Order: sequence, then C-alpha cells, then structure tokens
Amino acid sequence: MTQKVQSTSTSRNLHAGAINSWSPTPFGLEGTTENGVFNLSVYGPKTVRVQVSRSDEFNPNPYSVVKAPVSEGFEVSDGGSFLLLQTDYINIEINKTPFAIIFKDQKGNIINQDDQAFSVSWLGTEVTNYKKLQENERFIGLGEKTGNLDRSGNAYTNWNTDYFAYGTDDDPLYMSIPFYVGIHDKGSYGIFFDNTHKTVFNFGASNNRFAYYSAEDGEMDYYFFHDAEVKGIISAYSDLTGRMQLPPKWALGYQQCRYSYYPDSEVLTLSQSFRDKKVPADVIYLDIHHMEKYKVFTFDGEKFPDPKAMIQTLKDRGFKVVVIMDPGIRTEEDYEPYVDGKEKDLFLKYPDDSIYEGQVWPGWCAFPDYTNPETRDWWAGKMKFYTEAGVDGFWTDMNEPATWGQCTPNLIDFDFEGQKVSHRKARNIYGMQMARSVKEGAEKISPDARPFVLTRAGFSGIQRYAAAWTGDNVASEDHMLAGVRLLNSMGISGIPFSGYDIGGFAGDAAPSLYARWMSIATFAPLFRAHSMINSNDAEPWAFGEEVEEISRNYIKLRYKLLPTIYSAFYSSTQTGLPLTESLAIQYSQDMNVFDSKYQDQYIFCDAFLVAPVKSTRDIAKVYLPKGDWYYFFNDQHHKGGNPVFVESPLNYLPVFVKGGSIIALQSETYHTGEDHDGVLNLHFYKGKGKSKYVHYEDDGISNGHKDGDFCKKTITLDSDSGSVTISSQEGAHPSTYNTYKLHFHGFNAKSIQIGDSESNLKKENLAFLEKLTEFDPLPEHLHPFHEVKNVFTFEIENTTDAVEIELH
Ligand code: NBV
Repeated sequence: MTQKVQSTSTSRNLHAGAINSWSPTPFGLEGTTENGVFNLSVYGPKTVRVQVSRSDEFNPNPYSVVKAPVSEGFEVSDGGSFLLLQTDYINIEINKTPFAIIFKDQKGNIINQDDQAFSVSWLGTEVTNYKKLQENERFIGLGEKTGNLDRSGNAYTNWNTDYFAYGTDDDPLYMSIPFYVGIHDKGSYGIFFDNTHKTVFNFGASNNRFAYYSAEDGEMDYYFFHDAEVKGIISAYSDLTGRMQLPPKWALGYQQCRYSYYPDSEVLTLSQSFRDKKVPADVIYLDIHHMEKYKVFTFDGEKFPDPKAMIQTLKDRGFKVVVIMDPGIRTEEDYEPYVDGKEKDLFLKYPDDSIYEGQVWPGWCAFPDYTNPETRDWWAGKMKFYTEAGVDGFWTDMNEPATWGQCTPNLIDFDFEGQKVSHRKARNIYGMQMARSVKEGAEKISPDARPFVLTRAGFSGIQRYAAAWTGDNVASEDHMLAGVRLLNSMGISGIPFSGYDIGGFAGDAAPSLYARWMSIATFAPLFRAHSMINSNDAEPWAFGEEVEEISRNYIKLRYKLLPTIYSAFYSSTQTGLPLTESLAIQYSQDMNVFDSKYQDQYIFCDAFLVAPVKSTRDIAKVYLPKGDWYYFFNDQHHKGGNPVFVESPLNYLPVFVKGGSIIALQSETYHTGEDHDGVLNLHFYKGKGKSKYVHYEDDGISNGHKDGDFCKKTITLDSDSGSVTISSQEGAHPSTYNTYKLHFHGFNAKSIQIGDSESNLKKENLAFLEKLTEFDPLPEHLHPFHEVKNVFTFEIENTTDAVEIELH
C-alpha cells in the first residue's frame, strides 16, 4: 500500500516515503527515503536500533546507551519489495514503498509492525512512529508512570515534572523512561525510544488502529528488543542502557527520613530511640533544614554547630547519614559556590549569555549545567564539604529541575556534551546528569567505598548512577498501592533499586495505613520512611504500641532476609532484572495478572509473591499463578492457577513463597554493621523440577568484590528427586556463616544423606517456623505452628567445598 497524498506542508502528516537507495553498513544497513534517511544497526542478537531523520545526519543522545553496535551475527539481503535484516532472534523486513518495518520472530510470527500508511512521519518538528495494534496486545513499563499495569488505551507524556502530592493517575511525574514492553498472543518485544525531548506514548488511546510514540523534536531513534521471555527483553534493555552497580549493604537496611530532622539534638535522640526501642535501622537523612538558608554545601551553624561530631556519634551507633542536595545555587555575591560557578561559567544561561535565574528554596538561584562535563567535575569536587563531615550518601532532589512556577523557559541553553541545545532537549536528562555528577564525586572522593545516591529525576540509564524514589506521595491507601505499581513499572524499565516514602510524604497516615505500608515496604528494594514538614510524627513508634510492634517485626524480618535480598541485588547487577517483579514478567501470558484486582501483586527476590492490600481489608483475594505456593507464615500449600482468599489482619501481609524457591535468612541484627550469629538458614520449598539460588556475600562496602573478594555459592534444588547441591565457593571472601541450617518445606522424607553419610530424621529435625510477630492475639488458624507439616531442619558445617544432599 502506498500513501497517495504526500503533503510537504508542516501542518499535515509527512511520511518518510519510499526508499530511494540503500546499502549495507558494518553494523546493518542504511538508506535514503523520499523525505529522510534511515539506518538500522544491530546491537546484539536481540537488539536492533532504528534511526530515521529528516536531515541527512543523526544527532544521537549521548547519555543513555552504554553499548556499541556489533559487526557480526546478522545478515542483510534484498528481498525485492523489501530489505531483510536477520539476527539469530529477529527477522526484520523493511518494506520499500513506502518505508515501513515488520519485526518477526524466527518462526515467522509478526511480533511488531509499523502502520504502513504512517510508519515514521513528521508533523512539523514532531516525529512519530506508528505501530499497528496486535491482537490482544498489552503494554507494560514506561518507568515511573501511574495508572494500571496494562497501559492499553492510555497515553503518557515524558517531561520530568516536580509534582507535589500527585494524584494516583497523574502524569507526568519526575522521571522519564521511554521504554515499554508489548505483549500479545504471538510474543513480546520491547521498544526504547531514545529521544530526550518531550515524548508521548499512546497505547491505543482515542483510537483503535495504532500505538505510537512521538517526540516534539529530534529524530526517530529507537531500539527494538525481542526474546521469547519478557525477562530476556528487560535484560537486553538493561544491557544496552547499563545496570545498577552493587550498592553498599547499609543501603538495603531500614532508612528514616523526615523533612526535616533538626537540630542535631533531635537527630541524636532519633538515633538513640531506634536503639533503645530495638527497631533496626541503618540510615538517617538530613533534609534541607541542615543548610544555612537552604544553601547547598553549608550547614546551619545554629541547628548543626558541629556536624562532624554529630555524625561521628551516629556512626558510633551504627548509622549512616545521607544528605540532601538541591541543584539551585543562591545568587548571593558572597556565597562561594555561586561566585565560583559564575567565574568558571558553569551555570545554565540564556542565549544572550546571561545567567538563567529561577526561584527555589534558597530564593533566586542559578543552576549548574550538569550536561557540561566541567560542571559535573566541579560539583563532584565540592562534595568534599559533606564527606569531610562524615556523610556517606547523597540524595538529589528538585533535579527535574524544579523552580517556583514550574515552567522553565524553553530557550535556555544547555551544553549537552558540546551539542549546545535548548531546554526542550535537555530537561529530561538534567536530573540524571546531576545524579551522575554526585555518584562520580562520591567515587572520586572515596574510591574504595561504593556510593549511594538517591534521585528524584532521571532518564533511561539512571540505574547506573542512583536509586530512585517516587517523590511526594500522599498518606492514603490508594497511594500505597499506586506506589507498588510505580516500583513494579520501574523494575520492568531497568530500574531495580527504587522505593516510595513509607507512610506517605504529604498528609498524616492513619496508624493502620502506616503499619500496612511498612509491611509492604519490607518487600521493596529501597526501605525508607519519609514525611513532610508540619505533618504528624511518623517514626515506627509514633502510632501507638500495636503499630510499633508490627513495624518492628517487619523491619526485623527485613534484616533476617538480608542474605536473600543482598544476593538478589547482586543477581540484578548481573541480569538487570528487577527485585520487585510484576507478575506480568514471569506470567505474561496469564491474563489474570493484568486484572485490576491482582495487578499490584509482585514477586520479590524471585521467591516471594507479595499481595499488597489496603489496611482496611482484613481478607484479601490473591491470585496465585500456576505452580506450587506456600503461605509464608504457616506453610499452607496452594496449587496455583486460581485466586485464594487469605486473612490479612494488620500483622499479616499476604505473602506466599513460590515452590522451588530457596530463601536464605540470618539471625536478627539491629543494623547491617552488626554481626549475626553465624548461622545461615536455607529454606527449600518443594516445587517442580530444578531451581537455583545464587548466594552472594562480600564485605558489603568496598569495591574489593570487583577483584575477587566475594563469596558466591550456587545452590540448586531438584524438587522431583529431593536433592540439593551446594557448589564449592567462588571468590576469596571468607563467608561470615560457619553453619548452614537447612529447612525443607513440603518434602516427605525419612532420612537425609549428606555426602556419603545418611541419617534418619528424628524428632529434633522437625522444625517450626519462627514466629513472625509477637503481637497478640494471633488468629488461631493463622498461628504459625498450625499447618506446618513436612518441615524439617538439618545443620551442616559451611566450608568452601561442594556438598550433595539427598532426601530419602
Ligand atoms: O527537601 C524537602 C522536600 C523533600 O523532603 C521531598 O522528599 C522532596 O520530594 N522536597 C521534595 C522539596 C519540597 C517539598 C514540598
């Protein structure tokens, strides 16, 4: 089909037109069309890039992608009416008249295709790629986006926005991740539109013909990913845009924040309260009141007369301090960072060379141009101010960038690695470059310590520099659940390390809401409570005895689970897969997982199915996908494929363990720097066939793991034969566990054979799961001891050698 009328006016759609010429390139092929140029390049068997431009050159985004195209592993040929580019996974047919692409799998199934009549088109400077909607197509991902798991029928905008107390359906928020996964009956694929301008993604909103993504300027520059499994697509995307680096272990502990804790005596009391009340915690944040007149790189002399001494006391109590940094620099003539930055010409400017000023907390401010490498270095150098006081982590806020009025003029100039572009192209990347500067600064100052940076704004690739949180949420039940979906969506989009403000930032949480939120966040990658100025106190003990007890128990559970969580973080650095996995990842062809009743459910650390439920509900309907499932607190076995009803009083969040899982727990500790008792509890849950868990340890803080100072063991379970193998240790780091206590769930056995020696199982091997909560009264039928059957334990010594275990 050809398009009959080709308008050249900017007020009507202009199609790229027919292919005029083409030739192979070292990485794929390129050519010209009636109205532009195109280039397809292969980045790997599962990843192909498509660029289409109206001018005869390309101006790619220098920030997101860390991979280069490859020159082998594909074939290019001329099929007559179409060109063919084939990798081991994808067959790409490029129709010649007009230019339009069809992506097929190896079996010839159409996985994704352009709407031929429009494929790549322009409307003025706006460029769009139209994709034919496939039968039963669902769309997931797109990073920090509110709304349903399945994004079909909706449209979203990417434009980094400071949005205080956003609504649970509002868009856009702080971060732009223009990557989504499409799933339909014939397969799944991913698309990453690497254009930093304001972009719109329409998944069949207000039409029944196509999905599209468009940018208000720049080029069509997208990467197409295909794999038989959604996991493979996410891995390919995160391979392209880079993966999270292993965070320091303390960042996985409980973190307490408030806008703001001050003066120093309050911070010290807070830290002591955690220890006195025996609530485990690792991190305390200093929000904007630590500064003098909100000026970054200062401490308020009255509120914090001796920050170094205060931080030292916190360290002695086992706490790390994370400090907030906003980009705005007060334009005050005797304020060193302003004077220095001005002199070195490092701030954003108008095209007439005068400094752009916007108003934020400190008053009128200049804004460092983090898209300029010199500015990034300069800022990084200034961070010594904090590290010398003992600060361990950094929190980059307001980096959309936010200014009062929320309407940054578009004409402002940004360096953009020398491309010299306007705010239209640079806004969405600004926050990520601030986070980058901060991460690089922390690394330069302490090359041996792993940095921790938490950011609000970002773009694709942000996972390389920082963890992310979902900004100014609200203390409501709906927000609690919306936050779970935000994290699940960010996980689909390459950002594994993320969290929400537990309890809600704006407003006052009801005690029950706070308790439930805490229990859900126990199973979130970033575990941080935060609340707004003038709101009620929001520490775990601020809501009465019951909530304190529930919070303490869940926080303790988090610390017991750290061996599993830390190992899952390690694994995510290798695969790019999320720690909180929407069910749509592993069970993408099961339509139930998209049902609004179940869409918040997720898998944590590839083992727990977490069903977030409002605190007002004491019975939850949970969908368990096909397979074996065990209710976490009493081991009750369920065959998946159906919904189940489970009681959900405040002290029991519905959590199930997937059959085949191997979970590692340690004894209670009150912060990550404290020693456990040396026993690693390994829990094996019977499923089907083979499964594995990679147990990972290192010193938790340094970069020694990059040079082999780690301890890694691959533990496999064969549920059918009842056998376990623990590999010999890889890496030189001595394990901190001298004993492994093995717990078998759902297996029937009379004896256990370890290596060559066989022992009959005796009474003392019958284990009971530890009680999760001491808070009474436990409903009788939920009593952890009630249903526990077929659970037995066995202790072995942990050595660096391999071990074979068989159940008979
Ligand atoms: O620095 C104050 C707050 C901070 O606590 C919050 O987490 C950020 O999202 N910040 C926004 C600025 C003002 C919020 C009203």
